Amino acid sequence: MHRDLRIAVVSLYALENNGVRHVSTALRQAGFPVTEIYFKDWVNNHFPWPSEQEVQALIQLLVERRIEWVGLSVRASAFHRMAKYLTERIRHALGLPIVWGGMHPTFLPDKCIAIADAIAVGEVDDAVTDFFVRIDEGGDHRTVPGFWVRDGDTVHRNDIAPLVDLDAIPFRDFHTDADKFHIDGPQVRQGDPFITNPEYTLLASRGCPYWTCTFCSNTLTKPLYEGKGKSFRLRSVESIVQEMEYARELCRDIKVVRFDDEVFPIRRRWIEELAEKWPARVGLPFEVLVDPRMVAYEPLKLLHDAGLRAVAMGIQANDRVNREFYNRQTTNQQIIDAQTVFRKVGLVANLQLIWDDPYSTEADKDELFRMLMDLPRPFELFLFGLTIYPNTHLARRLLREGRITEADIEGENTHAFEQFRVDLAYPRPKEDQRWLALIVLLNKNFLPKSVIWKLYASEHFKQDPRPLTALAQAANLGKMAGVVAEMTARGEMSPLLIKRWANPHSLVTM
Ligand code: B12
Repeated sequence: MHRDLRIAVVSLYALENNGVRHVSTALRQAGFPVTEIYFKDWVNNHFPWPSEQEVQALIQLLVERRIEWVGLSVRASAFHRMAKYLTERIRHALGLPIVWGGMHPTFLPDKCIAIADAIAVGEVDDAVTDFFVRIDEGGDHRTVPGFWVRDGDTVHRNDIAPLVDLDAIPFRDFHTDADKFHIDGPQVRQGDPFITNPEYTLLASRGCPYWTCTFCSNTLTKPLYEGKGKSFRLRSVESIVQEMEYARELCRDIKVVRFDDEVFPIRRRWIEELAEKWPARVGLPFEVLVDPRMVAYEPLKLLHDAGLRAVAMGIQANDRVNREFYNRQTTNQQIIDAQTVFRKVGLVANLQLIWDDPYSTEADKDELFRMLMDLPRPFELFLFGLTIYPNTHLARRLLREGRITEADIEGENTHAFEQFRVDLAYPRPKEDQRWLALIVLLNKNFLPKSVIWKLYASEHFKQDPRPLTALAQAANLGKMAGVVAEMTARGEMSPLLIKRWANPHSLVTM
């Protein structure tokens, strides 16, 4: 069925944006002419404000495509000001109605509906079609579940839409190249900007089986669906394999697949089925993210034999801080045991830490350092700066305790744009500079642990950590060069990846 309403769906600084891709695909299936616009892309720790030329290019494209409704995806709160600015520019230039969707309006609906004409709250893979069909047919779109609609001074706050069946929604489409555009700098390129990427990303689930970590979006989305079904849902293996078969026909350069689930589902029968079907019908190496509480030898061995080559795992902090501040019931011992399993299976472990929290004392950092020193090498370390998302348990607690003000919370703040990944050159107290330098050095296999212990014990570096930081920066650069060489050899390096990593203002640690 063909429908007339011409809709644009715009992604901010993310070429992979699952939300935009699912919403666009659903609307196309319902017969709408949809233009998908990828407005700029992310670079580690660098999200520059759009230039006037880029804003004009966006407005021009909306005119050329004769757009009648604009959907803007605001997935992270740090985009709040930018999304507001673009909304006002589009409205002023073209007078078009604009609907926001994504995690940010889900986190902060009241703040967002004051700016946009409508917002989507929660998952709307199905509901987005209901919303636009109402508009297309001249019905009342103000009452569609999943949406809030502003009508002058009145806001229509509808109930959340039902959770979707992950096996029933269509795969993100890759065969509609002519309707996709990428705006970056002076160029507007037609075609899907992600289709040539060597890394393909997908989700095997939505929601999180743990969901209680105080910094995470799941502490907000889970209660939204209370009494409305299970928010943690798993796709069938068959659906995943079929998606890969479809995607490989069109995304011809895929060399590796990354599952972006909050935590990869470790369920015995499901894993057995994946281990059987993946090698036979997909046959690509893949990577997943796991939680220390679920790491066990057998399932990981099965997955490894099927092509799993690396796992990411959040350590976050030491026992006490994890328990008392992040509400994560994990222990140092579980982390050491997990790393032992990864090594036994033969997996590369990408371990993740959160730095810059206001609770860790010197004693906590010392304990964390010692635990990391106890971890059997090799492993990779990824350091993130703590970002405080609005309305999370973490934000509320820190506000209550007077440790932060509203200005420190994402939306007002843009921490995710500046120090999402830790950069050693970022101004920090000297104690933290020392800890970070030591942590960056401790997983570098070419440095014996005895050397790290000497650096740790040095009184000199406690007084002045700058030479230690310089050493860590040099080791980090060496490491990066090695990673680039390895990825190039595997055919996984691409201009897109280089652009995302090469931020001359901020060298992230690895
Ligand atoms: C995977 C992931 C990524 C991947 C993206 C993979 C991809 N292919 O899209 C990568 C690594 C690139 C990434 C990057 C970032 N991420 Co991220 N990411 C996630 C994660 C885990 C899942 C997102 C996802 O794909 N969900 C599935 C899709 C289908 O759901 P969705 O995006 O919410 O879309 C649905 C609805 O929101 C709505 N919708 C979405 N867009 C639109 C648009 C319109 C018009 C409409 C009507 C509806 C609509 O409909 C969709 C279908 O139901 C979420 C956590 C979570 N559970 O959401 C964090 C999350 C979204 N990320 C977050 C952050 C902070 C970031 C970064 C800023 C970090 C950084 N500095 O690099 C960047 C931002 C990149 C960008 N420019 O947007 C935070 C945002 C929190 C906040 N309030 O700010 C989250 C919530 C994680 C958290 N800490 O809790 N991320």
